[in-house]
Order: sequence, then structure tokens, then C-alpha cells
Amino acid sequence: MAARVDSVPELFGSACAGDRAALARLLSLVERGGDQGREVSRLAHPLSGNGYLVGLTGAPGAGKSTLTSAVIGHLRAQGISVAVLAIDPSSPFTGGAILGDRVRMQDHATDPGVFIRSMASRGHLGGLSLATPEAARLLDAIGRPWTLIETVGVGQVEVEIAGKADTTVVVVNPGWGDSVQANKAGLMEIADIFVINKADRMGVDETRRDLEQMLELSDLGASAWRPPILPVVATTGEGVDEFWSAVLAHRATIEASGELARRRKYRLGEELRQIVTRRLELRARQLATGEKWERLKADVADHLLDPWTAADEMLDGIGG
Ligand SMILES: Nc1nc2c(ncn2[C@@H]2O[C@H](COP(=O)(O)OP(=O)(O)OP(=O)(O)O)[C@@H](O)[C@H]2O)c(=O)[nH]1
Ligand SMILES: [Mg+2]
Repeated sequence: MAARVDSVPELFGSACAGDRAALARLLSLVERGGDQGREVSRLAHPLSGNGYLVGLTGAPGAGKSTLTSAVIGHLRAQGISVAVLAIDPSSPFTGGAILGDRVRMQDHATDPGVFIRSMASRGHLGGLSLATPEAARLLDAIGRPWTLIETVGVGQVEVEIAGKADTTVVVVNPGWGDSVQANKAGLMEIADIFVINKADRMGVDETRRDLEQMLELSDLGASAWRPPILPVVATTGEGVDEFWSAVLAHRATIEASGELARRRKYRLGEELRQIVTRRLELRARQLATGEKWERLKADVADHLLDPWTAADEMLDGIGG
């Protein structure tokens, strides 16, 4: 077989025309970061902004993948295509056995309207928090109208990623303590919609009360949107229609109020800031190995120079 030497623009063109293998290769480049990853970003950015990003997060095993799978089924029934990014999943997404009975992920494996990808950070300069928005932007740019991002809602990076969607969904389970954990993990602030999944189990009303109480205490500000709390049984699909209606309602609300545009602008600003920070950090690390660094360190240790003045001298080199 001939070696595959397609350039990034060629791959991008193919992906736009619906070539899934090309898309998968572009996503690998994005994951890896580096110059080719940047080239993908350059091509994708001007074309992005039409797709819509939904983040799903919650404790491990809350049923995020099962719910995602049910949503895929819901959208596909209407002929709407969808992409899924599973961020560092603790359970494999395509396993089938771990997924709900009604709509197994395998059913979607051969459907050209569905694209599912597990993301891991493979040496990307900014890790997953920078690779994920780039991947989402690529999917947006090639014309996917919906992208769902699943992250486990533990850990700062994961919560941060989930919170950077257009609509963020927090999945909890019935029973004492789950909503308290969600609160501790910082999920209350980022939730636009709460799903109480596994509503076939005991304790739905208690969990709803807990969430309502916490919502009372949290500052919703002047926001026109009050996060709804929706019971769902992802395994059977019960409540999935209502859930998706809530996503559509949230989208319509923030589109009309200008909040969506604000969120996106803020997100891009944060991304830019993060990129600059990472690059300065790298540069500083490079500088911190040279001769000048050793001299300054020695001077500080010998009390000839205070650390701030030494840092000034160091930073002169990078214009910061
Ligand atoms: N009883 C019941 N079980 C469910 C429901 N939804 C999901 N499950 C089960 O819960 C388990 C975990 O579901 P997943 O969808 O893999 O959960 P997840 O949140 O994606 O898990 P991680 O990605 O590992 O964090 C599976 O055994 C599902 O079959 C539900 O509505 N009711
Ligand atoms: Mg999962």
C-alpha cells in the first residue's frame, strides 16, 4: 500500500466532504498538538461558529454515556447528525456492554451521521483543556451541527472542560449525597440543566429537593434561565425527549438574550489567554536552564540580588 502523505489542507477538504478517516486523522493531529495541530486550528477556526456544543458531566458511572447514546438515538430518529467527544473516559465508550439496552453505541458505529471519538492528551502543549476546544471546533467547522462532550465531573480540568460548552448538563443519580458531591466538585455553578438519571431507582424526590435547595443558595444573578431538574432513565429512554427539549429551550434562551455570544467570546478569550500562558511558561522553562539562570540563582542564593530583581532580568529576555 502506498504511504499516506495527505497534507493537512487535503485532509481537511476530505473531512469537510464527509470522509471519516480524514476526520479521525485530523483529530489525532489536534490531540498531539504541534505544528500540524496548529494548522488544523488555522483551517477550522474561520469556518466554525455554526455548531452547538453540549457538555455532559457527572460522577463516574452516573450514566453519561448511556444518556449520550440515548440522545444520539433521539437525534438520529430526526435525521440530525451528531458528534461525540468522550474525554479520558474511565470506561470505554464503544464497549457496547456498558451501554444502555435500548440504544447501544454499536448501533451507531456504521451510521455516517454519528461520529464518536475518545480524547486523550498526547503531549498537547495545553493538555486536554486546550485540545478539547480545538477538537470541538474542528467538528463544528466540517459541519457537525451538534457535538456532545462527555467528561467525568471530578478534577479541575474535567469540570473546566464541561463548563466551557454552550449548554452544560450535570448528571446525578438518586440517593442521598450525590448532589452534595456534585456541589463539592463545583458542578452547581456550571449546570444549565440537571438530569437525575437512573430515575427508576429510589430517592428521586430527595435528590430533587437537595438540588433545589442548593440552587436557592447559589447565585443565579439576573439570569433569565433557571436550571431545570429532569428525571431520566437513560437505559430505557424515559425522559430523554423532555431532556432534549430542555437543551433546545436553553439554547433558544441564550441565543435570544445574547448570552450564547457572550459565552463563546469569553471562552475564546480564555483559550487565547491559556495559550499565551503556556507558551510563556515553556519559554521560561527553556530560559531557566541556561547560564544566565545559573548565575542569577547563585546571586540570589548569595544575597547579592533579590528574587524579584533576578526575575526581572530573566524576563527581559522574553519581553514579559
Ligand atoms: N438502573 C439504571 N441504570 C442505568 C441507567 N443509566 C445507566 N445505567 C447503568 O449505569 C452504569 C454506568 O453507565 P454509563 O453510561 O457507563 O455511565 P458513565 O457516567 O458514562 O460512566 P463513566 O464514563 O465510567 O464515568 C451502566 O451499567 C448502565 O447500564 C438508568 O437510567 N437506570
Ligand atoms: Mg462514560
